[in-house]
Amino acid sequence: MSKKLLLKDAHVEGIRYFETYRKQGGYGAAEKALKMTPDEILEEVKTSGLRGRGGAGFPTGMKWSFLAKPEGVPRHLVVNADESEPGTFKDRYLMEFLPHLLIEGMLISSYCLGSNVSYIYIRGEYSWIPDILEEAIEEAKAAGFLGKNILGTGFDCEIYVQRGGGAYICGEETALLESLEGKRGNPRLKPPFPAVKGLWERPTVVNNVESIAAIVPIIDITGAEYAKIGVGRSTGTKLISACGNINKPGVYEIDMTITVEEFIYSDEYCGGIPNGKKLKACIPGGSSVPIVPANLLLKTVNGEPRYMNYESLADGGFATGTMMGSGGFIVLDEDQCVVEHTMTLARFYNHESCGQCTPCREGTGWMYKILKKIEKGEGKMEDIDLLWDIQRKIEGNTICPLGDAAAWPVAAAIRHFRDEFEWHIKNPELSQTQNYGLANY
Ligand code: L3W
Ligand code: SF4
Repeated sequence: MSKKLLLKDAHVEGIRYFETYRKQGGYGAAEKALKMTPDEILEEVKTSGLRGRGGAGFPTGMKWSFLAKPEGVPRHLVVNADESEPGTFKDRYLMEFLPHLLIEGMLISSYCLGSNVSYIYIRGEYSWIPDILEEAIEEAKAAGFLGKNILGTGFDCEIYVQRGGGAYICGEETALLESLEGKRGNPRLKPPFPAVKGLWERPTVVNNVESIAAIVPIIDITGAEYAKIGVGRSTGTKLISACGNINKPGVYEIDMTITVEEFIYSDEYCGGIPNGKKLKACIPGGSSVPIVPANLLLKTVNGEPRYMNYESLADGGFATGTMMGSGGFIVLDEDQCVVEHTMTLARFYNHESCGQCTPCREGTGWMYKILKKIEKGEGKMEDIDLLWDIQRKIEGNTICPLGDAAAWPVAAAIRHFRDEFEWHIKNPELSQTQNYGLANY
């Protein structure tokens, strides 16, 4: 059984409220941290090996150590709660059921980074959650854990919740900062990274909700103990939101030592695939990461079992591997049509492109149109090569990772499931009335 650090008290009735959270030991890590120096906290975070839980897996301690500290310029912590990646809903779970875990993590992180005003930028569609967060902030303030002179340390910290307007691109950290400043959420060119020039050009750390929540157990048990959980550079625990063709969709906390097979089939996690269907493929890290067929999902290119961690999922690079990403685990059974699935994603990225870069603005539209044509049985064989060519021209040629995120699913679908694309083209009548999966298994 995976060790639980973040969700250990998720089942406790009333854990959303300060009183219960406190009774369960909540804010103990904050009390401990406020007796430490910011540098000591930073060392713990570095030692823990924590990697950003939003998708990129960038080492949190390293990001924090990049934070510029010019004299007299305020610094900020901004929590990225704009969770909009299809298949990803773990941050929603944390904020909805354990808001004080996030607030406590923010207090410790703000103290370490020297942020007196910190923000939570939350996805607009999570319309009921800001009230939960604001209530938790008020409770923490009333108990002396936020506001002026926290626990008599002389440290002041206010937390504000800002709702987004419903654009996926505002989850990209620089677009988020633009939006938080009240502008249209267009990504900025990097460098400069937010750690140097972020919110209102001030040094800013932008971290995912789960990354900041993980600071609480790191301080609680120490960075060294946290680093012993998991394997290699995949330390600690990771939240996975599982969905698609599985018996038990939901949010699971894993310790990154379990295999993909165990995660899908064990009753502790997804509980297998309904109706005894076979596994066809999986997208393990949210819609932006490459789809992987069952044979490569259950073992690596070296024939080793594939594990639910950063390194194993990427084994073989993008050619055969995929990414841990944000942990949005989408399972496709044998009845699903990969072409239709890829078209749905292409429509999403086309809709969400901010339009600044030509390859992304135009390419995502072309990919969607071609995929739609193929899926309807109106495509030609050369359309597959055209699709391949377009995705190659997007990847690496755009301001922000949305371009790559639109290109990778298309590339992986063609690489691993070319026969499905060809089936639609060779069987125009069938493909108008039938789904590839249902027709071929
Ligand atoms: C200072 C340097 N800071 C890097 C910081 C950078 C950022 C972090 C990672 O995209 C991915 C994307 C999606 N000095 C630095 C530095 N940093 N070098 O490190 O940066 P980066 O550019 O590798 O990634 P990113 O822009 O954060 C995130 C993928 O995640 N993804 C997306 C999921 C979406 C959600 C959601 O809806 N919430 O999770 C899923 O896989 O495709 O590749 O902070 O500033 N020298
Ligand atoms: Fe906008 Fe797409 Fe360019 Fe990102 S890659 S800045 S979403 S046009």
